[in-house]
Amino acid sequence: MNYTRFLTAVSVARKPSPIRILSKPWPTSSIPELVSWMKELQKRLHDPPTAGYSPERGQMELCVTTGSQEGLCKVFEMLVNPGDNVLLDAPTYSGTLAALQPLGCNIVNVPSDQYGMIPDKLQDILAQWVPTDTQKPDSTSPKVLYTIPNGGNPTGASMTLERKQKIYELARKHDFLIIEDDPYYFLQFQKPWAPTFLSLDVDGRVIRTDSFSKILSSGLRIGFVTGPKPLVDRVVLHIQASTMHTSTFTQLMVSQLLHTWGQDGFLKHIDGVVEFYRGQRNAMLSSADKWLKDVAEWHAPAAGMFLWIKLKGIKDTQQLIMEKALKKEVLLVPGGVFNIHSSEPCPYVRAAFSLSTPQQIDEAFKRLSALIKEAS
Ligand code: 09M
Repeated sequence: MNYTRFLTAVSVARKPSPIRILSKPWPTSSIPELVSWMKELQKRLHDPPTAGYSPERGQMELCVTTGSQEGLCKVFEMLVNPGDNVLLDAPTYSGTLAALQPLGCNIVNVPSDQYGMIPDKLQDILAQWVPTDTQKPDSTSPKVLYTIPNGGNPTGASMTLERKQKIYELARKHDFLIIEDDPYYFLQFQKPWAPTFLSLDVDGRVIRTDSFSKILSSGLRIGFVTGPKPLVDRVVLHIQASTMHTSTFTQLMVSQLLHTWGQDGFLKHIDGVVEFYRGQRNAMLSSADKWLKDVAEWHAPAAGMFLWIKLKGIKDTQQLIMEKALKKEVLLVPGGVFNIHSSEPCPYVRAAFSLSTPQQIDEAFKRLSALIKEAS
């Protein structure tokens, strides 16, 4: 892979800190024992084909980030120039839009359903950049595709393996990178966990972001970027110019915990977390069935912490949620904030089944049901 072709002008201009070069390997950016533990975990979970590659060919590399949000932000800074076309399936995580939109790129929305991005639709969209016999390759063709493959935020959608395979083939054909933002990977309700884009990555074109926010603590601010070494090394350069590195104290704490647990202990902990979220999801689904059947529609999420609810007879949920529901102490997010154009009307709301008790969820949906009936 020619990684240089993907880099922004900003990224090319980022140079290693002279002080860091002098003091190599201390201080390095991520603490080595945490990196090696996480690399072993990634190998066990994803068996990435790139693990055995040479560095230049895109050998699997990993760095610690201050939450996956920092990882994403740096990856975008590295790859997205003003005017670039970026592929993603909206509605999507508002933090992604916050990081991406100010870069001045053109977001190309790929249609999706409850199984994630639809490969045939992606193929149709990409057709506009396929050069004819007489044309040179089109320099405006997208270089980057971003997706949340499990328990999507806000939709709760999880992508099937078949779709991942088709999208990966399209990435090869059209030579773009895939950013796999997967903070809900560990919150899948069924086993075996779905194979990831990283596990399909024979070329070294996948950059994966993982997070400990949903499985250890969001306040710790620990995430990971895993991908081809030439790109992950560059993410480290971007970090060196801002936060320098994630707090060593936090890294050490997490590293000690992981080493004490071992891989099996860590996965056992995850089993407990999944049990909790499965219970929460089931409670929310049964309350939705009880109160919202006639006034709303939804799909049961296979992972994550979100239920994406379409309210019947309501064109836009903004006012209903921000004014009336809040007054009734029902905290939901109006769907519009997850759209590329947030001012467009949106009949959806995002309900999180992370913090509230089943009793609170039940009471909230009872109140929501009354509000919908009043408004429609
Ligand atoms: N809401 C997230 N999402 C969120 C949210 C959040 C406070 C966070 C996707 O913690 P990190 O940096 O590892 O996670 C960032 C991140 C990246 N990618 C798809 C995410 O959903 C976290 C924090 C209050 C509300 C929040 O609503 O959705």
